[in-house]
Amino acid sequence: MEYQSIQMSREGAIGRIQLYRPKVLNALNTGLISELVQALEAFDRDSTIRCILLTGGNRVFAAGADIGEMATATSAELMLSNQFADWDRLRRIKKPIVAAVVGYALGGGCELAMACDMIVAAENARFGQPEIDLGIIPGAGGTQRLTRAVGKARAMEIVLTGSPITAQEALHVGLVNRVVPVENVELEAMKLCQQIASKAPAAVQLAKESVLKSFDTTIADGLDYEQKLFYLLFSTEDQKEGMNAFVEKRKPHFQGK
Ligand code: DAK
Repeated sequence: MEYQSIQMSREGAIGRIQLYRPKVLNALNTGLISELVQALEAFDRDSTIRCILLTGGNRVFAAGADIGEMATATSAELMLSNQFADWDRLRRIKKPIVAAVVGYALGGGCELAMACDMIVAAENARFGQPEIDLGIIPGAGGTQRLTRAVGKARAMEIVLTGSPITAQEALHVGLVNRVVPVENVELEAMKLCQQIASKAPAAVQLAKESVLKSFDTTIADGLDYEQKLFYLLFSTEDQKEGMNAFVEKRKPHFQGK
């Protein structure tokens, strides 16, 4: 499929997607989000892909939703066009997504990075929710995922002041996994993807599902859920392979069965 606003490629078992609207700092218009979701779903369906890397390239991740596109919208138009439907599809992706963030990840850009499962940030990365400066509030997870990631006090400050935080602060508050020099971001994100891709795919997907479940359930229900997924994995050949390989003192060869 031909995409206008993203680039899609693969490296072995890793699916790579690059946001590509360089003239507007990868501003996320509806076309880009729609293409992104289609590409993610295509990788999710592809059994040869085991992990997905999402990048904005080596200058900027994304400076937010496309303000030009939203500027004249009315409440009714926004509501009836249901643009959040595509954003909702993002959280149904079952394979892990690692975001490689260089430069700005603002507004919807920060929300997109937070919708991924892990973030590798460049030293120059800036994460923020500047919607307050536009007279609105975050609408795609900026008050919810951010608060869960960094806690109430920091989230309040970021959302109410609109001031971005640095990559180091983001690391300190637990928003990102690691901070590396700009030129190494994609390499480090790729390494993380490759490590994940070497694991048993069913275990990886259920591990992601179980961790995410913890955000919207009680601890008791979450523990029950985790146990069910745990039992389920004993029906896979990869569980037998993983444990046999340990007993036989060799490396496991997972086949996704
Ligand atoms: N939208 C549209 N164009 C943008 C943009 C944006 N968010 N950010 C930058 N651009 C464009 C600029 O207009 C400029 O275009 P030209 O003037 O060259 O034509 C070009 O990108 C380069 O930007 P600058 O000249 O401003 O570059 P600087 O390096 O000087 O500044 C900056 C970089 C990131 C600090 C600055 O561009 C900036 O403040 N950008 C806006 C950041 C922002 O406010 N982001 C939050 C947007 S609100 C929703 C889902 C999600 C959301 C809403 C709805 N639905 C599903 C309904 C999310 C909302 C948001 O993200």
